[in-house]
Amino acid sequence: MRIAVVGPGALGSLMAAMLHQAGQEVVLVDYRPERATRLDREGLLLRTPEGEARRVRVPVRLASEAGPASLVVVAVKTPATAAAARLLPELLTPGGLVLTVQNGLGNLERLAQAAGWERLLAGVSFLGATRPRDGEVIFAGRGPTFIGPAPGARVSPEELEAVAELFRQAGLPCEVRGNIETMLWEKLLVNVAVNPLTALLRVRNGVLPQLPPAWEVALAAAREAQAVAGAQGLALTLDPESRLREVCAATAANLSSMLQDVLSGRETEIAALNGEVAVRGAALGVPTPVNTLLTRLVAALTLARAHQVV
Ligand code: KPL
Repeated sequence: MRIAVVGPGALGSLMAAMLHQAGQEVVLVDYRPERATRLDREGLLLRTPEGEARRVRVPVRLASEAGPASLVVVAVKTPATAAAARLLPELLTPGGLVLTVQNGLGNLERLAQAAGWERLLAGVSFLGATRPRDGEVIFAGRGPTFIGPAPGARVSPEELEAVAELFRQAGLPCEVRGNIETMLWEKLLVNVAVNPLTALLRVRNGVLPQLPPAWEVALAAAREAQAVAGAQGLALTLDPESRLREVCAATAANLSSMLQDVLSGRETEIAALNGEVAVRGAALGVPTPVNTLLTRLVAALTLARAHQVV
């Protein structure tokens, strides 16, 4: 199976490097020509959880040069989903599968606009990956990735299992789940709490539970998201506080993806996380004052960069 991984960020680079090492025919798709040429020439520097550093020579191409693939893994940050969706017609073989492993809500809808729902898979990944600079990726944690059919997809159980097996053979734990929408929301609950607060306060995930005023805000954001999920018919049975404590402990040393974005001056995923909770809450009549405020504060943080005195 020829695989294209779109997005040379932390998760995309990690997946492409691991699949390539496992002998899969994989191409990493970048949108910046000069970076694609450099990464293709130099390879990716992969730092493993065992502390080794390896150069992995994954082909890196622009979408126009990547050639069609029967599996396209979308791993771009959410502000780039619409742009990635526009690449799908030229990247995908007829009948090929599209798998998103992105955070947040709204990605499936955007990808479906370009490629339809029939061959769309959703993924939720708990892999720990950090990209300190372009072309270098730290494999920080072997958490599982769950995949499942998007609503309305026509994908056989054998096809789903074959995709999961590709990841497993590459050393990336992967399981097929029928309730992928629930899993997306359960991850969202964590992201709306941990990501904006660690980004605003510039702390590692493990510090958040030690800061009571911030912790209360994080819990309130997660509970609002749970109420919105409930109002749209998705009863999430997890206890937000215990789940957040677990994730902050398991990823204590991580810089959240939003903090990494803020530190690198990149646009954040706040709109697809807390912003989506606020928008969906408003449509359903569920108040979301904490998510609304966090959305505005993180958006303001990005704008304030140009004016900061220190
Ligand atoms: O998904 C994450 C992120 O940073 O986006 C968590 C789970 C919070 C780990 O850092």
